[in-house]
Amino acid sequence: MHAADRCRHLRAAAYGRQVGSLRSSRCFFVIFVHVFARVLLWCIMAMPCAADFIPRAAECTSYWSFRARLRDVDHLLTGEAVARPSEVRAVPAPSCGHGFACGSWTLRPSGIIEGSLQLYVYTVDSMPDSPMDVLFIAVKVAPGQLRGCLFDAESKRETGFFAASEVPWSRLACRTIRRRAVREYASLPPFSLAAHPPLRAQATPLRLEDYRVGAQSPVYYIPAYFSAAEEVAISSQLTASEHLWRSMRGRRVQECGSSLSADGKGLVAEELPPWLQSVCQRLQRDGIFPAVFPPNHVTVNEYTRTQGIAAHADGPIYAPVVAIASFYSSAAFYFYGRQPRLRKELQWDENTDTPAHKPDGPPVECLLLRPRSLLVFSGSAFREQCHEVRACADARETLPTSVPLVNGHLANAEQGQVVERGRRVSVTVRHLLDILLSPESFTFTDL
Ligand SMILES: O=C(O)CCC(=O)C(=O)O
Repeated sequence: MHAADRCRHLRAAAYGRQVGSLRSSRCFFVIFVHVFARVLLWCIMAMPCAADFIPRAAECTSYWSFRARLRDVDHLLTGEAVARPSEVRAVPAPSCGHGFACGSWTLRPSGIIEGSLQLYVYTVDSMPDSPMDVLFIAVKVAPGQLRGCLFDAESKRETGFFAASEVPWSRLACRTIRRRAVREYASLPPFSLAAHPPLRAQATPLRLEDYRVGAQSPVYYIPAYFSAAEEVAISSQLTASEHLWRSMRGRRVQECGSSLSADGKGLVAEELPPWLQSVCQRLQRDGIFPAVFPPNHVTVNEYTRTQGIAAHADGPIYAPVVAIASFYSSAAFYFYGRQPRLRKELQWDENTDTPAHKPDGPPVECLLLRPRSLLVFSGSAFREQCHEVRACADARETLPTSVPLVNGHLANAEQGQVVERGRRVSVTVRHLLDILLSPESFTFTDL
């Protein structure tokens, strides 16, 4: 090889090496910057939550996996919990049944975390009517690790113990749940037990027991729950939301609080319009809905003077209570006999546009629903009995003589009386089970 060629070759080789090393150092630099940025991002996102149990930012939400062992319960209870400053909400894993718990916590100067929870654990078949009130104390045993004991709120007896680990933000598997939790809980107003007293507390201004009617369990009829002025205001809200009505067989309907997800497989939560939010707030204030099952879904039905709704029960997607407000016209409301396992039925009857339940035998009780009244029912009346508002061809309804009229004293009515029917609007308020809202996010991993 000539000297010039050798020189060219060497220069080329040197240049090549230089280009190569330049390429690899640039690549190294890009990777370095990328990794550094990710670590920095991870630190920024994880630090306020993971470094300490006490969230530093007011809106900080931390996410936890827990295992609990309860006295008298054979299996280990596992699940997920979301903590915000002074508030905690927990959802047991589906393998432990469904349920929900929420409550509050505080940090004592001694470093002990103290709190209280209202706990429901249920299956579709068995729905507790009142929550289990538990107290807990916990200590941080390592960063992001808690150990604690549970106590029965009434007897103060220890009922179990638990361990909770914070799920770091960076764990891929938790992202969906995190996103859901952040979305769901960020939209809720700050929770305080004082604002939502437990069911058994006597702090509510309304004494529901005064309005209990009939022999079935438990049905309440509250006359004039809404004022005449409120009824007029609702009329203008309905006029403003004219475009939301959907025509169904025998009635028009507005569904508020959830809608079908884009893939059609589930439901996604939607904010209720302000007028319905204030109706729901009042129902919560009056202790009609337990704190852990806040009203989150409303069906507004509009009937002409001759229309009604076929006998049905509300299906297992709601729990554990329903409140029906009536406006503008009276109508008779029938309950049928108990049919255990009724709500397991998930079919839809296309002919009546109601869940496909068939009552077994004649009605057992009748109520006259006056305008501005509120009907509330739960327990077996909600789970095991069909209800109905009958269509009425001549818009004149005769209250039956063969079926007990259980609220005659509160509705100023008697058996055999003829009641004129006009256009009627009912506002049916329920709690749609959380588990149905974005079900894909309920992919729990046991610890
Ligand atoms: O209009 C009523 O009073 C009954 C409504 C009802 O049963 C329902 O919305 O499921």
